[in-house]
Amino acid sequence: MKPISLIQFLIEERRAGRINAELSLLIEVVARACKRIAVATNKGALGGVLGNAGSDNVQGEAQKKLDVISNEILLEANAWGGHLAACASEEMEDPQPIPDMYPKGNHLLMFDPLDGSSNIDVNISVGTIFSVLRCPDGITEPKVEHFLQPGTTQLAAGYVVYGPATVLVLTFGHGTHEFTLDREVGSFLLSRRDVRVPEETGEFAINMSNQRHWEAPMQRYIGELLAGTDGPRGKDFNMRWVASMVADVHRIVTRGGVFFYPLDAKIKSKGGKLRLMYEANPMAFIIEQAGGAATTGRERILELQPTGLHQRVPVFLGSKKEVEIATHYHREADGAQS
Ligand code: P6P
Repeated sequence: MKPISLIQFLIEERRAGRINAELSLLIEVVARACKRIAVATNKGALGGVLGNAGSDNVQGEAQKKLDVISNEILLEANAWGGHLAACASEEMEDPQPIPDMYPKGNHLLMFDPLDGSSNIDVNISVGTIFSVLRCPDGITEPKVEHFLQPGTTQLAAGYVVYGPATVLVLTFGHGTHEFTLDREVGSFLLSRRDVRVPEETGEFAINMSNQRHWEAPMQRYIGELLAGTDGPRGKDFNMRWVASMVADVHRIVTRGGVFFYPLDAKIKSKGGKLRLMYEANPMAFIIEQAGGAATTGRERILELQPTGLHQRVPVFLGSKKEVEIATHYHREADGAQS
């Protein structure tokens, strides 16, 4: 049977009363923008889009040309539809209001337009991550504080991974679903409904070069995985690290696994490496809806009360059993210290 399109899926969700027309339109617009980002990314060296833009983003990180292009594509696509009150992006210091010439809607959209962009110039998968919140009633000029809602309030979250295939993974809080882009037709087609992340895994993802900077419970946990059959876990583990969160998370969504970006002495002062509002929260929502878990090593990510638009947090996410073991070690170590 031919897989249904994203549009048909959204209509079915609307008929089931799980989403409203405005949210459905928002997701259609974001998906269409990501198709344009896929086209730009796929051009590679031929499109004059590789290399640095010659500017830094709000994080003080050198922007790639495709970071800027992807950000512009998402802003332009979402300006006129009437479904948004404002956008916020990793690439912009402050929220971007919807231009006065266009009607405003009841949603807030946050995104990392091109996550993993350090991998672009070496042709490794990158992706777009997005999160949708409700705009507080009566607010027509949203400010930062209106975005600072816990991850549990997200209405939708998703990512698009620009890899061998262009794949959209999406949740509205009723399961996690995967759509693959049919390039001939130009439509996202439902390739997996209700994805499940296995509770157990033999595969972990972490940047091992930071090991000497990790906290003791992280040293203990990873040390046990590396000890393999000779250690307390009694089995060997495999390791992967793409350095594109979207690619690492998509592997976990596809076959299980666990992803860590823990605190370490280098980044402790910043609170972590990954951004809460448009990386950790949407990925945590997607993973939990697929039966996985997502914590900071101490707390459930989705329950954090945000304190800043570009706030950073530690991220432990994926197969529930491994996230729980690693989180237990951190809480135990904290208890021992308190
Ligand atoms: P490191 C990409 O820059 C990113 O934000 C995530 O996509 C990725 O998981 C992480 O940083 C990679 O960090 O320190 O390994 O380069």
